[in-house]
Amino acid sequence: MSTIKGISQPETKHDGSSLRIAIVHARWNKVVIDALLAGAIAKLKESGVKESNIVVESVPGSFELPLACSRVIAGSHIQVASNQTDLLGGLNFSGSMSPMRSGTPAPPPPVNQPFDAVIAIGVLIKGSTMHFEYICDAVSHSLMKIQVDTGVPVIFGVLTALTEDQALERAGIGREKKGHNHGEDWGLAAVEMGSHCKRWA
Ligand code: DLZ
Repeated sequence: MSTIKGISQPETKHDGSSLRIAIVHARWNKVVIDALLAGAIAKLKESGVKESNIVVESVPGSFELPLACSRVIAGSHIQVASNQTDLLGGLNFSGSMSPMRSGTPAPPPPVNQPFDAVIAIGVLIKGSTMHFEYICDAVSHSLMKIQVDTGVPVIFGVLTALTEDQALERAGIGREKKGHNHGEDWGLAAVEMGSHCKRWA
């Protein structure tokens, strides 16, 4: 049976070529995070966002996402332990507030340039305690508050999965059923909301 659920395409395709987008991701449940991150970046680039205007930061877990997003929006620097080499598609993710790089050394990062949108990516998988409920609740409310308070769109890229299989399917890497990569939707949502907010300024 077909389903009525899901997002519909916008009437116009949004052009991301003038946008600067930050992605802040947690490192818990890394296999799923990596797939979501790759999906989000692919759609940002497909929408015209320049590689040099995509900044990727990581934090330990989803609970850390709100503070990190808040600081990234404020233009503060977050120290990342070491440079991360991304294994997906040969992309290199750099450390503190640097644009994404692909192979060649990037020029010094632009400092304090505003972001048009931030994508917060985390994967919460329910365990046997109440941890999941507390973190889901705190993170979702805090991310909403940050976007409303700052006026900068914060895309809710946090999976709140009851099982590992649910998380894998929502990253398009399911075991039985491949599923759909929600990271792609978050990339498109960031471009759409970034464009809208420029118009609504
Ligand atoms: C502690 C914890 C647990 C149990 N589960 C997850 C999870 O499924 N996904 C996630 O992103 N983070 C988890 N964490 C870590 C917390 O988010 C946080 O990093 C720590 O409690 C330290 O503040």
